[in-house]
Amino acid sequence: MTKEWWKEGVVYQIYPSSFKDSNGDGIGDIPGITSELDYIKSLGVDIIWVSPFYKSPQYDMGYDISDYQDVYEQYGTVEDVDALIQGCHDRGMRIIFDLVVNHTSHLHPWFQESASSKNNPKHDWYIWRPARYINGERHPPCNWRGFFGGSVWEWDDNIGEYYLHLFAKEQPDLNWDNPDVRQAIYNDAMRFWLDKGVDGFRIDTVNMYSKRLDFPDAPVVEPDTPWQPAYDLICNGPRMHEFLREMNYEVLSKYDAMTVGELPHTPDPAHVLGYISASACQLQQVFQMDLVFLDFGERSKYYPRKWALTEFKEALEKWQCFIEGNDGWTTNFLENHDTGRSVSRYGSDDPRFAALSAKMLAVLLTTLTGTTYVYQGQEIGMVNAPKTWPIEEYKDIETLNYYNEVKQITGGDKVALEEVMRGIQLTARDHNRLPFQWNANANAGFTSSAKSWMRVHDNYGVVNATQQSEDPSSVLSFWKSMIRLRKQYSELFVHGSFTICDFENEAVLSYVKEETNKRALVVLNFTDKPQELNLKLVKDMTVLVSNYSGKSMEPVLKPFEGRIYI
Ligand code: ISL
Ligand code: CA
Repeated sequence: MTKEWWKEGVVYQIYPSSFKDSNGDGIGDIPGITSELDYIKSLGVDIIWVSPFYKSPQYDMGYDISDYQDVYEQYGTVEDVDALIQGCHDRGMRIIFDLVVNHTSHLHPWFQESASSKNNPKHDWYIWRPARYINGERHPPCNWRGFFGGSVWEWDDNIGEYYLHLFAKEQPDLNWDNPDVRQAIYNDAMRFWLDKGVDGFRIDTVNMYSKRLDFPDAPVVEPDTPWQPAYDLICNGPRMHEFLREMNYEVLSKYDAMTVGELPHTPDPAHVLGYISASACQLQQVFQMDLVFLDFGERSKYYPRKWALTEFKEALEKWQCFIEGNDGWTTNFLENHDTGRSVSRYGSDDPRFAALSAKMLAVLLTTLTGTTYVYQGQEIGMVNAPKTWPIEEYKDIETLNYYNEVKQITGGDKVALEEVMRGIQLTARDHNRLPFQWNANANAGFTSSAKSWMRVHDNYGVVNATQQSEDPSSVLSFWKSMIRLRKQYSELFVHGSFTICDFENEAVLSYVKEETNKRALVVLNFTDKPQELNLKLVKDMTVLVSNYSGKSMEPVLKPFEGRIYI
C-alpha cells in the first residue's frame, strides 16, 4: 500500500454560500472562507474542498457554471480565490475545487452558441436530438426522468430539436464525444486552476459523461408520470473509462493532483475498482453512496425507509473491504452538501442525545480505513432544520421541484403534502445548506446582515463554534482530539484492516482495526438505550477513548456511547 498525502489527509468540505459572509449581504463568500482558515486548521484538517464558486446564475447553487474562469460576483473575484489558495498553502493545507463538467449553465457562451444555429461550429458541443412523433404528437427522444424531475429533454423552438439535461433544464449536458469539448474542458475548467496552484478536484457526477447515444426508453416503474428513472442507462456509459484515462493522462498526471469522483448508482465493487485502482490511471478516490442513500425509499428519497443497523454494517463492510489486496483506495463520509445532517439521520437530534451521537459518529469516521471527509458544521454537531419550519424555508431546486410535483399530481392534497414534508424534513439537501453557526450573536455570527440567504437554525445559541472552542467536553473539542488520534495511529486507523464483529447485533456496531503491531476494537451504540457489551470481544483490551467522560470499562454501553479499546 503506497502512502500519499491524499490518503492520510482529513478533508473538510466548504459550501461557500453558507460558511461565512464577509461583507454583510447575507451570502457567504470567498473572503469569508479565507478569514476562517485558522479555525479550519485548528481542527487538524489537511485538505479543504470548496463547492463551486464559479460564475453562475445559481439555478443549482453554482453547479450550473456560466464561466469556468470567473467567480460568482456575490462570492468575490479570481484574486480572492488566489488569496484563498495562498492562505491554505501558507498554513500547510491543500485545497481542492469542485469540477462540474457533465453540464454547464444554459448561459455559458458555449451553449449560447450551440443553441444559436445548427450551422454554428459549437452546435455539436451539446446533445441535440429530433423529436419522436407519436400519432402526430411531438415527444422527447426517450422517457428518462431527470434528477430534478420531469423529462431530461427540453424542446428548443429555434433549433427545432430537443437538448439533453440530466439535471435542470438550465444545466444542458456537454457532448463529451466531441474531442473539442474535452480539450476546452481540460483547458478552461482544469489547467486554468491547476496552474494557479489548486491541489486537485472533487469531480461532480463523474460517471455520467459518456452517454448511451441510442437513448433507449427506461422500463416504466412509475405509471403516474411519463418520466421514468433511468439511472442504469444514464450512468457508466460505454466510453466512460476512456474519457477518464484521457483526462488523467493529458491533465491530472502532469500535476500532483488529488481526485475524488462522485460515483452514484454503481453498486458493484469490481466496477468501482475499474475507476480507482491505481493501475487503471483514472481517479484516486470516489464517493460511493450506499451509506448516504441508506434511508432513501423505493419510490424516492422523500419517502424514506426504516433501515436496520445490519444494513448499515453490510454497506460499511462492503466499501471498507473492497480495496483489500488491490491497489485501490476508499473514502469515508456521512455528509455532504446533498445530504441531511448525520446526527438527524444516523444518531438522534433529540437535545438529550444530539451531542453524544455526533461524537459517536466522529469515533466512527475517524477510525475507518480510507480518506475521511468532514462537512462544515458536522464538527460542531449541527442538526437538520427544525420540523416546525414550513416549505417556504427550503430553497433547493430538487426539494422544491419534488414538492411541487406532488402538489400538482395530488391537486394539493393536504395529507399527501404532509407525508412528503416528513420526508423532506429528513433527507432534503437544504439541511446541510443552513448557515454555519459561528457564535451566539444574531444570525449565529454568520452574517452582519439582518437576513441571511437561508434561515439560521433556531439552535445556534447552544450549538456554535465559539462556545464549543472554549469547552473541552464539546463536540468540536472531541472531533479535534479524534483527528489527532487518527494521525497518531494512522497505520491502524487510516490503513489498517477492517473486520465487523457480532454482525447480527441490531443495536451495537463493533469492528476490529488491525495492523502488524496493533489491534483496536471500536464499539458504537447506535441506540438511545443502554446496551450490553459483548465481553468476549474486549477481553485483554483497555479503553483508549470514550465519548462519555472518563474511560469506563463498564459492561454496559450508555445511549450512543462509543468506545475504542486497544
Ligand atoms: O443529491 C442527490 C440525491 O439527493 C443526487 O442524486 C445528486 O443529484 C447526484 O449525486 C449528483 O450530484 C451532483 O451534481 C448535481 C448537483 O446538484 C449536486 O449538488 C452535486 O453534488 C448537478 O451538478
Ligand atoms: Ca457576502
